[in-house]
This record gives sequence, structure tokens and C-alpha cells, in this order.
Amino acid sequence: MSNDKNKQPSLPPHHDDDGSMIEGMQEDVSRRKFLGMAAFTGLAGAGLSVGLASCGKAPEKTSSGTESHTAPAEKSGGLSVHIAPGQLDTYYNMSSGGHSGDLRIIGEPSGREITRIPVFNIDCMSGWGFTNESKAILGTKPDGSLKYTSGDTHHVHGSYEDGTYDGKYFWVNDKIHSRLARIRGDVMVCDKITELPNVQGFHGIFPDKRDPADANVNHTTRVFCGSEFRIPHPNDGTNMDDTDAYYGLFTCVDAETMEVRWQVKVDGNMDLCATSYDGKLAATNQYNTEKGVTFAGMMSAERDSCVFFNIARIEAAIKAGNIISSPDGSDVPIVDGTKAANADPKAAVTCYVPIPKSPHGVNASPDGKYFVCSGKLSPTASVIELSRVLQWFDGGLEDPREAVVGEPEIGLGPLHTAFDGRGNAYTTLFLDSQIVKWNVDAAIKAYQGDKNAKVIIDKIDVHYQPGHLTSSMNETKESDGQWLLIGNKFSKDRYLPVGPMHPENEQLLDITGEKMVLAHETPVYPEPHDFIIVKRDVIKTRQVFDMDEFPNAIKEAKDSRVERDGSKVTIYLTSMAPAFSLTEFKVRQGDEVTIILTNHDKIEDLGHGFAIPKYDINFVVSPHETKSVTFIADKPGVYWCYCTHFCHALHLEMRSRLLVEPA
Ligand code: CUK
Ligand code: CUA
Repeated sequence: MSNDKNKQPSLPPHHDDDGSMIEGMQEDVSRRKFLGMAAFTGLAGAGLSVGLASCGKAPEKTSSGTESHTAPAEKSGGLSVHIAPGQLDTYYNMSSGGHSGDLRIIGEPSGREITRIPVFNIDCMSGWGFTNESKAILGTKPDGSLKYTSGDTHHVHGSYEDGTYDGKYFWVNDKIHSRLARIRGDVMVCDKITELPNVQGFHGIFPDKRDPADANVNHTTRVFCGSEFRIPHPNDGTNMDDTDAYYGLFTCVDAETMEVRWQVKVDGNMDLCATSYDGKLAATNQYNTEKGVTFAGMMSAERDSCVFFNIARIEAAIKAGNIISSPDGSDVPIVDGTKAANADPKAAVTCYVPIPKSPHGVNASPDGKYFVCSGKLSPTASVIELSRVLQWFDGGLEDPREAVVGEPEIGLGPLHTAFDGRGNAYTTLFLDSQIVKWNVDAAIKAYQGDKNAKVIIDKIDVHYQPGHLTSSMNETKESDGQWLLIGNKFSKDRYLPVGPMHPENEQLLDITGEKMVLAHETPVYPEPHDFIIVKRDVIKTRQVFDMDEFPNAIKEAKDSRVERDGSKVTIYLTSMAPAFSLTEFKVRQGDEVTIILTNHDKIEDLGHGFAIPKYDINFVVSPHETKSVTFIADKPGVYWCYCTHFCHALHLEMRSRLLVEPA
């Protein structure tokens, strides 16, 4: 459309860092020690042996002996986070909102939150969860009320083309109700939500990057979903005590239709997902391969796994009918991917690569060669070479453990890893409250016995207890090694105190130099788990909706009217600043009323709101957007429907009267 204004001004210049923005970040060492110890006490107090001999050490001297440094001493990066008024950020940070249930868009490097996209939550600004259109996406009960009103988003990933983001879709998971949501990249609105069958605790997601079999399909067509909680099947209360029979399923969802394609039965609890650039492999890290159902029981094994899924073989097995029947009554084909059923590599659909102690996180290196899986309760990261996993599937490796080609000791509580496209990896150390920069090739050499390999390059303190991290264009082949964003789980004393509930703390590191430089920090409302940083020219949004994409749009203002069909009344309404097309509409008490509102304003940023007092109706319509609401007019009287979104000098006058005649 002519309104597709994609003003993409040239990139703001990267000023030389004068260091001013990092003043005041001097920290109190004793409070860091306290935090590190407190995190440990929690684990130790649970009576667990976590295999961390160096736990008594102060966090400044790390388990590998490398000196960490604090930000003000270093100036090696040289990037600026300062974005002057009127200037645009260079990256989109697409961030999960955690148990807020939403997705946020934050500009980087400024850290300015630009918008929130309601997904699994209810949002009274936009009307998400109020309008008929959003309810249809969220799913309703037979009485028309929402099936769920809560959500817990963890992981956001974008669709790929040719090994990098194409900006078409973004996906985010809901861990509470095991749902996968898709966001359209052109209007940044959620357009589909799929509830995964047969699973609980859907956690990791990752889109595939190409098709393993079809050379013409060089973009995302599948989204893989790992489920964390093992449950009985069927989960109907008949077999709750038979914990040996609990299991989890790895799910494949079609990227376009958002329908569930297939599931794979696995051992253990699945956490994160990663996919290979050749489309052949997907993987999830797994803890609790010992199948415990208690806290201690889940941590007894020395090694868990990173499980690899052979996508072509899974889909061939389904084609050949090698499926197990679903005890849950869903018609999704299920393939048996348990370790016991996949002992023969040449026929296996899964490969269980042993990884030390409850691994957390699995991330693909941008050169396409490795997945890195962190130890969590082991101070190591394991480097898995993908060609060796494929070799195992071909019968060429004795033991899947031989696919591990590096396992450096990097620090305490390693969780997630990002890359810079220059051969270096960056891992969050939750217990050390640090980020460690390490070199992948050096880690491989050290594993082969090279004592001189310099694996650890740098460590930097972060504040505090980091979970996820990501680098700019991480996990794409365009990984550019500019910025590293850290999601710290605790902010403690970094911001003005606001009572017992603290924000999370997001810190941005400049990783262009040998040493990492802490450049910026921002409080965030709890709690983003994971995020991706996408360069801004990948995302092309529209500023005005296409009226034709709403089947119920009222295209001409003259078609505004009230239509009655028995006790069902439909109000056809349009808006154009500063007026709605009908100044009043009359219904009878007890009528089922549907109001359809099309915004005829076609000017960028000119939205209107529509609220009805006492009827709990509130939503906005963006330029050329149509939304509708349905309610029972159970209260007689006059109700002023008013515009909630400041749109015009006469915004306050933008009103209509809903007249409800007593029965
Ligand atoms: S999990 Cu949150 S810190 Cu949900 Cu990605 Cu690792
Ligand atoms: Cu329309 Cu305010």
C-alpha cells in the first residue's frame, strides 16, 4: 500500500565512547559476595551435592582463576549507547515478557521500550482479550469467556530465510498452558495461538532454518517445541502414581498453518531448543533423565543429555506409519524417540548425547558447526560437533558422547550461550554473576590436551544472577559481534527502591573489543527471559492496516447502522477524528449487542479508543483497523461510549450514546 512508509534513515553514527555513561557503576564488592553466597546457600540448603568444589570462593576470583573486571576500568569497545532525541535505534530487541504473558519490543542500544504486544495476557489498552477477534485467537469456553487469562512467555524466535532472520514472523511460547503464539512481523500483532496436545510445561522453542530434504525450501517451515514436565498419559487421574510411565513429547508445529504436525516421545525434561543450519537436526537439552518426580530425585544423575532429533527420519517414520498410538486421544502422529527404542543408530530418530549434570540451554554457533550446551550444576559448557552427531546416525561413532569435542570449565552456574561471529562464545554464569567470554576453537584444542590453549578470554561482572543473554543477530549466520544483552534475574540495589517487588535488570555489553564493556543498563518489568536482537532493516512494518484484511470492515461511513435480528443487535460503526459515525444507538435490555468499529482515519498514528462505562468494554482501533465486541445489554440507561485514545483537539467530545431501554 501507499502507506507502507518504511522510512529507514541511515544508521545513527557510533560515537566514540567517552565513558560518561558508565560512571556510577562502581560497585560494592561485599554486596556481590553476599549475593553469590546467597545463591549458593539456596542450593546447599536443599541438601544437594552440586559438584561445585569451588563454591566457597568469592565470585571475583572465578572457578577458572581468571580475574574478572568491572566496567569503568575498560574502554576497549568504543560503541555508544547514546541515541539522541529524534534518532532511531539500530536494533529491535524482541523480548519475552515472562509471566506478564506479553512480548515487548525494545530499541537497542538505547534500551528504550517501544511497545508491548499483548499475547497470552489481557490488555485493556489495545482491547486484547476484550474484542471478538482477539478472543477467537486466544480461545474461548462454550459460554464465550476466555479459556485462559494467564500466560508465561519465555522464548522468542524469528522466522529464517537463508540462515538469517526474514522479519516475517516471531514466535513465543506460553509455559503455563503449553501454547505457541505467532506474531506477524508486518503489524506486530499476534495472529495465531496453538495449544500443544499431550504436554505440560512447554518451554523451549526454535524455528527450523531450512528443510532437510527439499533443496528449494531455504526458509522456516517448522517450529520445534520442547516440553519440560513429564506427565502420565492419559492424564486423566487413573495413573497418577505410576511415575515410571510419565513422559514428555517434543512437538513440531507447522510455521504457516500453526497446526501440530507430529510429536516425539522422549525421556527426561526438555528445556531449550536449537536447530542446525542444514535443517537436518534439532536438539533440546534435558535434565532429569533419571525421571525423578521430587527435587532431589531430579538431580541424582551425573549426566543428563542433549537430545538430537533427526528430522528427516522422524518424518519418514510417520510416512511409513511407524507411529505409536496416542494414549491421550489426540490424532497427532507420535514417534517413539526414547533412548531404549533408539539403540540402533542407523534406524534411530533420536541421539542422546551425554552432558554433565542437569544441562541448561543449547545454542547453535553461527558457523553452523556446533551446539553449546551448559552444565548448570557443572561448571562446564559442552561443545557438540554436529557432523559427529550425523556420523553417529550413520553408524560411524561408537558412543554419542564422542560428539562432544570440547568441555571447558568456564565458571559457576553456566546457563545460556551467545556468539560473536568471530569464534567466541559468551555464557551467563548465574552463580558467579558474570559473563564469561571463551574461544570455541581453543576449547576444542584444550579438550584434545593442548595445555597452552587460551580458552577463557575475559570475564565481566553483571548485576546480578544472569539468565539469558543474546548478541546482536545471534544464532544467525549474520551474527555481527556488536552488542551482548544480559537478562539479570535480580536488580537489588541498582535502581530507586520501589518496594519489595523489584524490576529485572537488563545490561548491554559492547563486545567489539577483546574485553567486554558494560555500556548500559535498564530496569524491565518482570520478567523477560529471552530475547533476540534483530538489525532494524530486517523488520518492515506497516503504519496503516489494510482494510480488506478484516472481513467485517465497514468500508463506507454511510453504511453505519443498527441491525436487529430477534434479540441480536449489530451496530455498524466507523470512526474519523473527532467523531463516531453514529451519535447514538438504541437497544433493549437483554439484547445481545455486537459493535463493529472500523477506523476510517488513514493517517499514521491516528488511532481511536472505544470504551463503554459499566459494560467493561475497552479497545482501540488503529488506522484502517476493524474490531468488534459482543455483550449482553443487561443494564438499562444511558451509557456514554467514548474515545479513550487522545486523537484530536476535540477528543473529549468524541462520544456516542448507548441507550438501553428497560425490558
Ligand atoms: S529458561 Cu529462563 S533463564 Cu525459560 Cu530460557 Cu534459562
Ligand atoms: Cu478519537 Cu480520541
